[in-house]
Amino acid sequence: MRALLASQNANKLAELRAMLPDWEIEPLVADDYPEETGASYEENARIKARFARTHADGVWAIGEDSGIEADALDGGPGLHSARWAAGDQADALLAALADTDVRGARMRTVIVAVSPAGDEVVAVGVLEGEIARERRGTTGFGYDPIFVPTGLTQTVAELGEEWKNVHSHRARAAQAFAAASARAMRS
Ligand code: ITT
Repeated sequence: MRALLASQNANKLAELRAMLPDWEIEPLVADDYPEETGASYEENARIKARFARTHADGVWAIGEDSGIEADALDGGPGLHSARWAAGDQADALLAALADTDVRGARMRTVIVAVSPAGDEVVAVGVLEGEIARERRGTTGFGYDPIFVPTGLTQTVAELGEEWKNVHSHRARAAQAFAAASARAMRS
């Protein structure tokens, strides 16, 4: 199966390629990406998927939107995870939570994909956890050095790529997408 991914984030592309080995995924290279004006991850992922569809010829068009939701920030930065911090994202979240013991958080990915026939598939993945007190680990990107999944003591950046490719929010969304797209192609 072939797909065009509307993402300007090279880390997402690399992870989705590893998580979906049966798929040949190419990035959509364009300088007129639409603004992410949706009121939800799903709406933003759909904006990206529909943009990819305008460039996808006979292949699936995929949009993906992700974020981290901290309980102490009433679910923020959430939808705004990509752009709320002026500098390093993980450091900004650590600073925002410096004075609170409320560490609960989750990472969420929503994939919206449109088949060559125009059928839409939506897949969601959530990883529950806590925000660490300091950065640890060197793998991954974004918030990985400060996110500790529930039941574990290491951050995602310490757990490593192999762990992330099976257990992360994006891995869970990718697994749900693989199942849902297979159903769509059978029907
Ligand atoms: P697109 O072009 O696909 O929109 P983006 O980086 O802007 O790329 P999002 O809008 O989905 O992506 O923003 C999510 C932000 O959350 C992003 O900037 C990342 O740094 C962070 N993020 C996303 N996935 C992550 C992951 O698996 N681990 C840690 N941080 C992540």
